[in-house]
Amino acid sequence: MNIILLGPPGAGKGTQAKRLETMRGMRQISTGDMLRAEVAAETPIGLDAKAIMAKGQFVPDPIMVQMIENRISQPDCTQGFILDGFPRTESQAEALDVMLRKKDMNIAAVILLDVAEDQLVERIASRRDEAGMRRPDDEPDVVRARLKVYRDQTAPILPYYEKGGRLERVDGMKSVEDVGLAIDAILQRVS
Ligand code: B4P
Repeated sequence: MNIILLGPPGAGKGTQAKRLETMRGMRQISTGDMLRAEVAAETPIGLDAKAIMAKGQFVPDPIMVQMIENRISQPDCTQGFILDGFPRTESQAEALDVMLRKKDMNIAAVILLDVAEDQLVERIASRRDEAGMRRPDDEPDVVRARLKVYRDQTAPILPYYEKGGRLERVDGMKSVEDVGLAIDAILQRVS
């Protein structure tokens, strides 16, 4: 089973995708993690992405679409995948549908994690990696820019999935465990 996790920055997409990977063996495909790996390896994509991400903006659609097309074609994705951070624009959502049709794949559910903006800001302010470091794009002024980009470019794709009857809303303000249980219930219903 393949699913999409949608939601603003800090909504808990990565947290829940990791839980699903551990509990169900589905593969987490985090475009944020993939881009951070490109940045760390100083690849041509990473060198371009670094400045874009530091401003809280989106990496161009063609790069992201190609990255996802390559990733979902890997053998480990046949056991099911979770798109975490993709699609983020209308153009990405449309390209994803075309790509999935071509590959005879489908998406069982599009799950939106709903979290109030003040809660997002609070969560991101306290987020640190394993080494205790804050991500450059988690600085407060960049977080404000990312929330605006979400409102302007990602929120408009919600009606696209709502119209197709594929959008499932989950209250992302609950505990990590309760959000996970709500997602489990959806997956049980659609499987
Ligand atoms: P991402 O890496 O996807 O960043 P994110 O949206 O901030 O994180 P997420 O929602 O996964 O939150 P998390 O679980 O960590 O993107 C980074 C950047 O990459 C983008 O800004 C963009 O520049 C670029 N990019 C990525 N994809 C792209 C695309 N498709 N197109 C163009 N550009 C792209 O949770 C946040 C915090 O909350 C954690 O500290 C966690 O512990 C806590 N938390 C989680 N759930 C909780 C809960 N239920 N209760 C309390 N706390 C909780």
